[in-house]
Amino acid sequence: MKTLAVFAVAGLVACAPSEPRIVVTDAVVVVPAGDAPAALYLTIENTGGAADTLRAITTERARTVSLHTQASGMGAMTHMVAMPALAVPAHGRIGLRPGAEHGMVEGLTSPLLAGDSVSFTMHFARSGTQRVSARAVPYAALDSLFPPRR
Ligand SMILES: [Cu+2]
Repeated sequence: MKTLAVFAVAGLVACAPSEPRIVVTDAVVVVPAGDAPAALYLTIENTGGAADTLRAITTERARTVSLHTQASGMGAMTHMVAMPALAVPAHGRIGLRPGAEHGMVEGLTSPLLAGDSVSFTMHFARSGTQRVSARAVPYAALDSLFPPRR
């Protein structure tokens, strides 16, 4: 959280003439159990020379998508905290990943099935909107998609 805040401030004071250039890839949405929210994971790459900020994610497939981060609490316990926005530094890469930042998809209009393709719109402060298609994957696929770091 501290690094994110630093990046956000750097973005405001930077006076470089260059622009952010955002590419969103590798989007997956995890098929939830029952009516539980679905997690959205993806990679945001900024190949431009200026920072940008992800302000919101929307989809026609669900009522809301919130940005969450995982905060550590007592001992090994973690809990999720809503974030109003996510800073994407110049020449930076942000991964929405299990155990870290992620999108929380709530109020699905119809149940997700593995293999479904779900369209999300990413709203950036400077780059405008970007559409990304997320593949619905079963929870069991996460370990191979996001191998634990050692
Ligand atoms: Cu969450």
